[in-house]
Amino acid sequence: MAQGRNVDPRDADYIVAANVPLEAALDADYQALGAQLVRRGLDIEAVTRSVADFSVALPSWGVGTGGTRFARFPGPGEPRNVFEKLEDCAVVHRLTGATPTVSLHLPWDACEDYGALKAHAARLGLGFDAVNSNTFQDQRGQRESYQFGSLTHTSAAVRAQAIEHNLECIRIGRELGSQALTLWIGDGANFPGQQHLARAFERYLESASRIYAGLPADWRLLIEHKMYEPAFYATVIQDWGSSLMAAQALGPKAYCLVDLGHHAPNVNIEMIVARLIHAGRLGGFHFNDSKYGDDDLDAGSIDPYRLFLVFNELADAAWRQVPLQPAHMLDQSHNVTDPIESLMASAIELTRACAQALLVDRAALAALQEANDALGATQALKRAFTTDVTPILARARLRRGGAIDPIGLYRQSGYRAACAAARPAAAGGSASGIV
Ligand code: RM4
Ligand code: MN
Ligand code: MN
Repeated sequence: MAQGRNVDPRDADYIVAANVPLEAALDADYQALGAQLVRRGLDIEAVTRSVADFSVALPSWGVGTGGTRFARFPGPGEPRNVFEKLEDCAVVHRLTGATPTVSLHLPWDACEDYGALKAHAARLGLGFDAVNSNTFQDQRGQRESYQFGSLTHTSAAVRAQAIEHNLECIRIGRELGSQALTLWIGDGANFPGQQHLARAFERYLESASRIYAGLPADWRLLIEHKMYEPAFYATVIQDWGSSLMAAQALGPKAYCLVDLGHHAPNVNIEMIVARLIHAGRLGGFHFNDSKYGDDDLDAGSIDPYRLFLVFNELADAAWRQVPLQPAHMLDQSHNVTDPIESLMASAIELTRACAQALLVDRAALAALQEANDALGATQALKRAFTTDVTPILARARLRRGGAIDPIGLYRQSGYRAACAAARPAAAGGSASGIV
């Protein structure tokens, strides 16, 4: 990694100064792309405006180094508490202009004074997106164990404890200004016969309805499905079908959340997105990328075309004027990169997919589909996907006070080295290895 100069990369003057030498080339590239788009009947300014409006929430657990089941290799200067996590999130937001909110995970991010946390976030220019509950792990001093499940456990006492934790998350989220609770549980079975499949789902509905009853009027419950892990035979909320059934049973404030890594390899995720849009239950995303399982790699790093196709469904819904406001959140685990760099790169890849999807000629595509022109239709998508929209992304960042070259500027600043000096590792490490 390049050695830096020890300045605060969040400093507006520093960002402006770093942008100056890059501006002429950006102007030229932006104009050339604009001319190219005019020939396709597209207005580059309109695309840039939409990209500048795009935002994605950062996962508080993503700013520390993650880990695998085998090991965690802590990086230098990792944040040791939620206040420091927000400091790092602010770097990502200042340089990309695309990540104004943070999604907390409780109790990993528990603290003494949530008023102070909210003020700290506001000072850094950050707000809070959905809060995530955690009933997949036991915490120190906890009365009941989640080893055999939480909201779906056979024991009423365990279920009550898990429900109460979720209600507590709502209380904390309320204080912070969040408006959604993300519910992901690891409940399930490792062996055929271990669990009564039907009854476990019924217990889920019963427990979730108590959480739902505690939602403030302007809140949403985001139900996150995941095919497997930690349960290796059957997970209670394993797919979008179970998630949708639960959302429909619970009520209009319950929605489905799609974590891109939570499906079998090769599953057509964009079609799941289309179905959930149709059902009016698409609540949000956990963006990441994967090759084999819930790999939690950087968004767009493995299969950018799939990411584009997901955004294509969103852009299509917007074009059809379907009312839709899905929460955009990253959910990644960084093991071999600087987490701040990975988060910046991922946020940028999302803006890329967003911009590419806006370049699809929807009227032309509809006509090609009507005419059953398979090749023409798929080429209409490819034309948008293969357009290099980099100048649009940089221009949108500039408009939000961000950097033309966020990663280069960050490396130059020496922020990581400064953190390494200011944040000696806490005993036992700070970030969880589980994502
Ligand atoms: C799960 C899921 C949840 C995340 C946990 C840590 O696989 O993706 O969203 O909160 O990991
Ligand atoms: Mn997730
Ligand atoms: Mn996951």
